[in-house]
Amino acid sequence: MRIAVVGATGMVGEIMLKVLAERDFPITDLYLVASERSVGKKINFKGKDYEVIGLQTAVDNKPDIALFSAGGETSLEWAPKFAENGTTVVDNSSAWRMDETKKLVIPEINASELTKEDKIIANPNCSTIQLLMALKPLHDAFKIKRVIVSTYQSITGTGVKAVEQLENEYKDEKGEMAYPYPIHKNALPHCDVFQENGYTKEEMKLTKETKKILGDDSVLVSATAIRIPVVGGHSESVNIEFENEFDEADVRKILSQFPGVTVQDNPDTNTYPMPIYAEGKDDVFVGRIRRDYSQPKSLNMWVVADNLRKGAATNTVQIAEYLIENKLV
Ligand code: A2P
Ligand code: 11C
Repeated sequence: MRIAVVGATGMVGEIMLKVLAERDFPITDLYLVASERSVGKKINFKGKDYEVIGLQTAVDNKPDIALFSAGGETSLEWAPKFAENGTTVVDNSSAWRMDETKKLVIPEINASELTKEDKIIANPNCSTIQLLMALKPLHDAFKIKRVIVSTYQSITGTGVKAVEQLENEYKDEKGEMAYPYPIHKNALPHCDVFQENGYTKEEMKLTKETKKILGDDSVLVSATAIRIPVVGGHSESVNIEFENEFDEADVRKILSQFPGVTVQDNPDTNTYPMPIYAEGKDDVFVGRIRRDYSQPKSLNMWVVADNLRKGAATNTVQIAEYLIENKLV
């Protein structure tokens, strides 16, 4: 396969290359793409140096698949140019997710919707992916009525500037601010931009993308997204109200049988998911599974995943693998 990685110098791009190498993705030609300021830079992949190229050069090379993680604006402008030239784009930005003509895919959940005609495929938001990996098997078993989710999100979701801000604050040094306030020793109830309805864009992504991926508009989601000074992954406190009665033991069994989910749940041994252990792993970890006694048919759980892996790079690469395995490219 002839593969382009657009945004190869970025935080997610770097993990994409790592994941492609780890999974021995079938690559014959690799095009590493970034902005004009990075053209000519060298990036090593599996022991070989590749020179970073610009977007137009990459389009002209007609790769089979382009994995995009270079921001929404780059995707809006360039994904169609790749697609018109015969390349299938798997896009990690928010640009195409809610476009009715584009599929929003988590392979374990809805990759079977993909066809050869899908030339731009959207990768969901990181906090949505880990939430849905835990919700989907439970929705199939007990039908979800309503979800209340509060997130505790890693600064890596914001990008390099945020990691630099935290590092500067550790050292008590001044530098560029990625957030409107210090993040060290702090928690910001503010991920992405505020919308007119009082919610942030991140909170609305959790609401809207969930309905689209489950293909069920009846599932209600109320979200609060918080940024905390953590790097390894996003955590989520999730409260679910089901349509049907459930058994806690069945919930554990159903979750542990779902591909890509690992249950870590034993209060006797202080076993529960945490970002320091999720970091660098592809699975979504679920723990603190317990009935919500405040109302019928309700459950609480804690969901953690590496936002740069399953939340971004790994999911994108898995979509590309599905396309190849099913001869859709
Ligand atoms: P560059 O390094 O040349 O700026 P991050 O989200 O970690 O900041 O990474 C963003 C990625 O998207 C980087 O690889 C960045 O390249 C790339 N990128 C940003 N803007 C553009 C653009 N206008 N054209 C192509 N690539 C871009
Ligand atoms: C965050 N979810 O952690 C974001 C990062 O829509 O793809 C990814 C933004 C997106 O802030």
